[in-house]
Order: sequence, then C-alpha cells, then structure tokens
Amino acid sequence: ASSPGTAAPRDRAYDALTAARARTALLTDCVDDGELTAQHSPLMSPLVWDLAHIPNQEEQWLLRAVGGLPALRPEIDPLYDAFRHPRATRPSLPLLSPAEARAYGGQVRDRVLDLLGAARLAEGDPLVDSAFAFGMVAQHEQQHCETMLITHQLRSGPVALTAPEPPRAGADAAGLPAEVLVPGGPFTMGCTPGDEPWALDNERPAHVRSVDPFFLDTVPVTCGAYRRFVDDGGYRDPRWWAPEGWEQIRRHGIGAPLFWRREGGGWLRRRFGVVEPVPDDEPVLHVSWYEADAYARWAGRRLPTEAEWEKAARHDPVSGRSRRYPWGDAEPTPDHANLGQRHLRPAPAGSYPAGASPLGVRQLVGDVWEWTASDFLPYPGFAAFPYREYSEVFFGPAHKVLRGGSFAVDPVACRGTFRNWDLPVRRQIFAGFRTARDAG
Ligand code: AVJ
Ligand code: FE
Repeated sequence: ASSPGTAAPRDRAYDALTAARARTALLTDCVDDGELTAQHSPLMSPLVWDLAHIPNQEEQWLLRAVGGLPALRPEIDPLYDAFRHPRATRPSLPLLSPAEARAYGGQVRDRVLDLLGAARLAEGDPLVDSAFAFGMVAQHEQQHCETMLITHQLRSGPVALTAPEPPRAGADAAGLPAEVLVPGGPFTMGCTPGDEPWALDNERPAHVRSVDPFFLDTVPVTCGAYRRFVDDGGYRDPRWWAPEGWEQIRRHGIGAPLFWRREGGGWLRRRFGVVEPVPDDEPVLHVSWYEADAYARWAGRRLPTEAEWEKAARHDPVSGRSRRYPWGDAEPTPDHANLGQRHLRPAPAGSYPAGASPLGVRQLVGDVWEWTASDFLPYPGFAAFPYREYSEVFFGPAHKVLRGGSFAVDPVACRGTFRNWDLPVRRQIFAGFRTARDAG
C-alpha cells in the first residue's frame, strides 16, 4: 500500500498501462471473432470497436500529442470517434477485424512504451508532469474494460467469463447500525494535481463545501430490501416516481431491476450467462436513477447529494482533512474494497470492514456505483483538460453523478474524488445506490 507519490510516475504508468492491456485481452480473448464483431445489444458497441478505440485514443494522446509522432493510421480516426457514431450504428462501420485491431493495439503500445522510457516527466507541462497523459490513457482503457464487461453481461450464449466468489461478509455485518450520522459543516471536496496527480479534470479543483448534518445508510441498498419495494407494488404506484421515471417504466413495462425475472413465488436473475436466485444480502444492481429515486421515496428517504457522498467518504473528523479513500490515503488492496473485476459480482452488504470510513460507512468504494441526487456540473474554477469531450460537453441537468466505483472498475479509475455520470434512464451499468435523510 502506498500513496501515489511513493512509486515513481514512470513505473506507476508502466504498471497501469500493462494491467489495463491484460484486462482488455482477458475480456476479448475469451470469445471468438463472431462474438467480437456481433452486436450483443443496441445499447453497446461490438467488442471489436472497443478493441480498436482503446489504442486509437492511446495513439492520439500519447504518440501524437505527447510524442509529436505522425499518425499511424489517420484514416481510422473517424471510425473510432465516439461522438461521430452512436453505439447502435457501429456494427455497420468498416471496422478493423479482430486480428487487425489486436495488431494495431500492439503497434501503438510498443511505441508508447518506448516513449514512456524516454520522456521527461516533469517539465512544467501538465500533460506529462507525473506521467498524467499515460495515467489518463490507462484510466481510459480500464473504463472501456468496464464497458466491455457490461457488453458481456448483456450477451447471451455460453458462459465466457468466470471469477472466484467474493469473500463472505464478516460476523459483524448483521449487527451494523442501519445508518450513520455525518456531521454538518465544511469539508474539502475535489482535489489538486498535488494530492491526486492522475485525477481527471472534473475532479478539480479542490474547494470548500458545506453540508447540513445528515444520516447515510451504512451499506448500499440490498436486493432483499429492494425486493420489498417491488413486492409492495412500488412499480405500480406513481406516488414514488419522478414523472419521467414513471413514463419510462410504463412505456417499457419495467417492474424490477434489469436481468431480474419472477419465478413462482421468488425472483431469479441472470448474471454473466448464469441464472440464479436473487441474493438478498447483496447490494442491488442494474437499477436506473429513477428506480433508485423511487425506492428512496417509498422508504421515506432520499438519495444523498454528491457533496454528502464525498464528505462521508473522505472527511476525517479527527484531522478535519479530506483523504483519498474512506480508509485513508493508501491505495486499495483486496482487503479494502471489491474492485478490478476480481469478482464478477458485488460482495454481501457489510463486507470489507478494513475499507470502512472513520464514521463506519461501508463499501463506499467498490461493489456498486452509487447514484447520487446531483446533476453532473463543473466545480467552481473548473478548466477542461486536456480535452472538452472528456467531461465538459456532458455537464448539465441531463446526467446524474455516480460515485464510488463498482466491482468492475479498476482501482486506477476509482478514488474518493472520482466522478462518473450517466443518463437517469440507464440500467445496464453496474449501478446501485444508498439512501440518506436530513438530521434534526
Ligand atoms: C466516464 C464512464 C461516462 O464510458 O462514456 C470512455 C468514460 N470517456 N471514453 C464513458 C469514457 C471516453 C465515460 N464515463
Ligand atoms: Fe473512450
């Protein structure tokens, strides 16, 4: 365990890039070419698109922007521009074949490692200081690994991926208090390159926020708790729903989380090709923001704001300082959190006592992305870096913020300040939630 300052930036970049490529290989070598080029869902790209988009971004940011090298294959840039082609249309593009995509990825990576070995990484240029661009590219690849895992979850057919089960919750899990009081007052939200060198633009700058005292669920909402909402007729009662959410569930006939199916008196779910009983003690997954919001209202509660979430995750009441993770400043280990696709499911609620926050909140990082009440907006003093299309074009009321990271995200793309966002109708992502209420 170390803070980011302990490992030399070059070594940290090498390790992060290498780990990301191993994950990409694992997710794409386990299926045949037909499966790589098929569209498993109109919501997702074919896997072969991700397989070439990853090195295309790597080439643009590292070989061209940092290295000043000429384009290897300029003609393919438009094919892999996510803004130019919506996901549903990507299978009809003249994409690289799986073999071509792998060869291109290898060519780019060989040159990137040469560049990393030779580059001066502290010249007062924010793109290369602390190997930022290399870290950004590693995070980008790992984010696409999470996207590719979503594609695997949506695909049907024989099982392609397996992983060991997460550890069972400890003996103390059953006795945890339902909620924790988070004191009101100021705390530092966001970060600077000094304390989090690979933070992306939307996490910056650090600034002081104040929240009123509030109660927060100790653990994410479980499948068992959510099932009570379903069985209570929650999806048939407009009182609980935001108007747009009510319209969505009516129009699409939604009555339970995605991948759930009623069978006899109980509920089954499909997970990476296996059908199994819905596990009551596991954090609920595959609910939209509207479903999370409706559950919270039914429970007499609400979603936490993004600032509340970050205060619960980072504020140390003893020192008054904001830390990198709920457990402190040390990088995540397998004892802290369920991250990095080590397991293909969330761990039971109440797991990971070593990852608890100072106030005792569990599983803030890892397991499931957590919907917050907040729109995705820039922090005061935000500056787009290095490109507007990473964050800035998504700011506004259309997207809701998710925090904390799922079992599917690598630690390199997950920390107390990390901000994810998506449309409130989105259900295929590895998202759950926890609830809050005002104190006093
Ligand atoms: C931050 C997860 C919303 O997947 O759309 C990938 C990350 N940006 N390629 C996404 C991203 C460009 C992004 N999210
Ligand atoms: Fe991308």
